[in-house]
Amino acid sequence: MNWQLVIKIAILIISIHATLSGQEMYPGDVNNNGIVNGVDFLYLTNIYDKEGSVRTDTNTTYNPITAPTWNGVFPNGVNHSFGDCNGDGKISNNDIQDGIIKNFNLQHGNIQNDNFDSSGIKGTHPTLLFVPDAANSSNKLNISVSLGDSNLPVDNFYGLTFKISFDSTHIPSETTPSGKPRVSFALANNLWFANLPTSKRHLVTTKTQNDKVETTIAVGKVDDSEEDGEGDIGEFTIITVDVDHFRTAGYPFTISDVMLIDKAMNVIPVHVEIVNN
Ligand SMILES: [Ca+2]
Ligand SMILES: [Ca+2]
Repeated sequence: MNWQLVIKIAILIISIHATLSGQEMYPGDVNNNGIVNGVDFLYLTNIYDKEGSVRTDTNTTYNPITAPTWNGVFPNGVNHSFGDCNGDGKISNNDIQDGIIKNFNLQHGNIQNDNFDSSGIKGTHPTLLFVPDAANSSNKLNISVSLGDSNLPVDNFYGLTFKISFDSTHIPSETTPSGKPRVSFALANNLWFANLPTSKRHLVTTKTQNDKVETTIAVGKVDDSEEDGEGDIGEFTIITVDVDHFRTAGYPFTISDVMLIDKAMNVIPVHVEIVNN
């Protein structure tokens, strides 16, 4: 028997099988780093409206599924078909809802860290600014969010994500006893980077992790142009158990998992600032 020929045929069969069977994906983990979070939204919106082969298995439960191979890969080498969370052959809002929001925070395998970057220097990098509204009464207060300012606008904006976390002393649950969300977020009207409703998408999702209520915001453009500018992103409405204590405690919330990207998915460092009124 010609063993060299046998080995060559075996290698050929294995490689054909690998090509036909595609890669293993978990619906929602668009960048395939082992966790579903706001970064997956940034990857998804980067190829919004793109079309490719439909998936045989269109289940969106967080289990391994064989993904077809689409024409195109993200900068980290992951195939664009990983953005098609529901497997219908198109990148759309349904993938944000049924993939990322549904499976948010779920994990698999060894997690590779996302390149969050809030190491920006004030005066050099754009500021992500949080301003709590001290004038509010009852147990409600607002926290406005803006990015960049007239001294230092943002260059080449394409998408942004960040997480705001509260401790259980002030925000003990995701909803009030009457069922209202304790943390909600409204996008600013006439967003400086995307005036048309069709030119942007956003995600707001609240989860309790390690006794903390955490809300992740992600917002991004879905057209092909970056935008330079600065201004409001939106506003949180917070229902705390004791607004006076919330104030005197110095507005106790933390900002983490910050990522600002351009269209090529380069990460732009951000300086985070919280104003204590
Ligand atoms: Ca991910
Ligand atoms: Ca889809």
